[in-house]
This record gives sequence, C-alpha cells and structure tokens, in this order.
Amino acid sequence: MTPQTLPTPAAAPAAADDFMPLNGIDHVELYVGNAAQAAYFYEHAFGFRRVAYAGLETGVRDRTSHVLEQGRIRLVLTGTLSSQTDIARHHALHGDGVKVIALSVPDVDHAYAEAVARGARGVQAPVDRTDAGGRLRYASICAYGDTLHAFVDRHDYHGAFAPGYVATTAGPGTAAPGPDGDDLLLTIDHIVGNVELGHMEEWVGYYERVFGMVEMIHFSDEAISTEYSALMSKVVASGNGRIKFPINEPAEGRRKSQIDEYLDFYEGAGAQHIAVATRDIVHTVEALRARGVGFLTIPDAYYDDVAERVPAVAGQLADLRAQGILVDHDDEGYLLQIFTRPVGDRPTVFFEIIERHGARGFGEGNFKALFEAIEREQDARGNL
Ligand code: TYF
Ligand code: FE
Repeated sequence: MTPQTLPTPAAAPAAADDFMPLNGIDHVELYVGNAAQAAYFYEHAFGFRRVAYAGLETGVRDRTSHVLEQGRIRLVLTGTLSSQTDIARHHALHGDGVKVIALSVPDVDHAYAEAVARGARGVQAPVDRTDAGGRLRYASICAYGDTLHAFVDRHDYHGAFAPGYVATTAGPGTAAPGPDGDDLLLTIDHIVGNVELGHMEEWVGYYERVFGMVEMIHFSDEAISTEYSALMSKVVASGNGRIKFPINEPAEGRRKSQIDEYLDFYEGAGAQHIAVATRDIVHTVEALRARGVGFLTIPDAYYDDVAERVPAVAGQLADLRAQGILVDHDDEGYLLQIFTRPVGDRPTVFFEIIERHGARGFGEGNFKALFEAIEREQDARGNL
C-alpha cells in the first residue's frame, strides 16, 4: 500500500494577520428523517463507529443524535422527536441533508466576533455547554441556504462528544470496523456547496471575507458543460490548506443542470457532497460495495487511455477498472476518486472517496466522464 500524500498546505499566513485561525472540521451534523436507521447505515455500509448518543435517555426531549467516527471524521446524525422543531421543518423542506459544518477553532468568542463583524449572520452567540465531562464552547453562524457553520472549542471537554451525550460502544450499534480492522476513511478532504444561479461569487466572497479563505486555482471561469448539464465552480481554502470548500452554481446547458436538479430537490442551496480521503481506494471501494454502497458507473472506454494519461497507475489499472475508480493528474501528482449515488431519497447529497498522491485539484480531468455518468442517472430520474 502506497502512503497517501496529503496536499501540502500553502504557506500559512503569519499568525498576526490570520484573523480567523481554523484547526479543521470538527464534525458535520446531518438532519435526517430517521437517525436510528441512518446511524445503522453509516455504521454498517460506510464503516463508521458509534461513539456517542443523545436522546430521551440522556435527558434530551426534542431530538435524538448519534455521533459516529472513522479516522478523523466525525458525523452527527440528528432526527426530530416532534413535528415542532427546526429539525422537523428542515427535514420537511430539504429531506436528509447537512445542517452544520462545524469548525474547530482555538477561540470561539474571537471567531464568532470576527465573523459577525465581517458580515456573517449570527445564529448562536458563544455559549458554554457543560457537564461532568467539562466545558465545550460553541457558537454558530449562517452559511449558504439553511446550512450553518459552527465554531467549536473542545479543549476543556473530556466527555463523550458534548454535554448531553453519553458514550456508546455496544448494543445494536456495536463497532463495525473495516474488514481488516483498519479505518476505510481517514479525513474530510472537502465539502461542496451548491448555490443558486448567480450566487457563486457572493459565497466565494463570503468565505474570503468572513473566514479569510483564499480562492484556489480550480478550472477556468468557463462553465464546465457536457451535452446536457453545466456548472460553474470555484474553490476556497483556509490558509493552512486544511479546509477546502468548492462552491457550485448551475450554468446554462441544453437541459437541466445537475446543480439545478439538486437545488430543485433540496429546495434551496445546500451541501452537495462530502469528499473523504482514503489511503487505499481500491480496498475501500471494494469493502464499501460489499457493504451495499452504490457508486456511479463509468463506461469501460474511460480506461482505454488512463495508463497513457497517468503512467503512475498503470500497474493498478485492472483494479481501478474493476471498481470504476476515476484517475486524474496535475503537475504535482495524481489522484484517484469515485462518487457514490445519492445516499438518501432525494437526488441531493452524496459522497466522494478520494486518494491523493500529490495532486491538489478536484479531478478536473474527469469532469466530462463524471458529469456524463451523473446525466445518465438524471435521465433515469426523468429529468429532461
Ligand atoms: O469537488 C469537486 O469539484 C469534484 C467534482 O456536481 C464535482 O468532486 C464537481 C461538481 C459536481 C460533482 C463533482
Ligand atoms: Fe469533490
């Protein structure tokens, strides 16, 4: 197994002018229709481990939340216990989706004050959440659509995830590690947001202004279009390179853009995909397939010129072809990637599995093959 080369962080800005230091993604919270069953799915299909739970048994009366971990990835799956909560409203409108992208910060009060001063809309002013496990500091602000960014500082907290939660290791949610006992998934590589037509620049500006993120060279400003669907995309990243947020907006095509399909079914802007890094994508995809995860299908002809395009993967070609894994390269290296089908009822949220070997891009060389695969699925959904 070749060790993965994580993207080298760009030169970090000097501490003095980094008004918004970000350690990384603390967790991603999804609001779902049935958190008990979603937890079972992420555990048994994706190989996450249950680590914490909050609900009626822990004194929480309006919701139930399951916290799952794998590698450095932490997901919180939250469902409502009544029709009268924000969770119920969010789920009725959007279906299963990402509600909170929580960022680990050294100082929640500072992060919140800076964000609000720079034009972010505050949702939750900084609060202490405390219990026997200690003190967790938390705040949140609005992002695109109904999505929030939270700021989390857990350095004084030593309990299970957060106050109100209890540690869980056994029961119906017994740990289900990968087939060889190793984690299949290591970390979140990027999280993509889909925003309405004409709003991409505004959201790129939001990340630049509020978080001090910088736009990464992605692909040209021209819309990426295939026969039917088209989109525009720009990527913002934190100065230390640990957080990458591509933002997509639909563009004119012959038929409905895949981004429009998302916006229609999500009923607004929201997180489109969570890309998770793995060290051995062939093994990971094999294991995920065996556990029932569905992936987009790529025509076999895609593999005809892969060994020429990216000689470094020639020896792995049969495995990559067998698993339908895509290959791209840039001047810094190559990457391997694959996309799941939407994971819920609506054709909205999906996952990407990515193995980087130096390349810092997002698979631009695969966009045509990938978008054609997405369009075949759109056709099957009657999306003309
Ligand atoms: O994050 C990215 O940019 C790649 C490619 O609707 C991509 O994963 C871009 C747009 C899209 C699906 C995948
Ligand atoms: Fe991606």
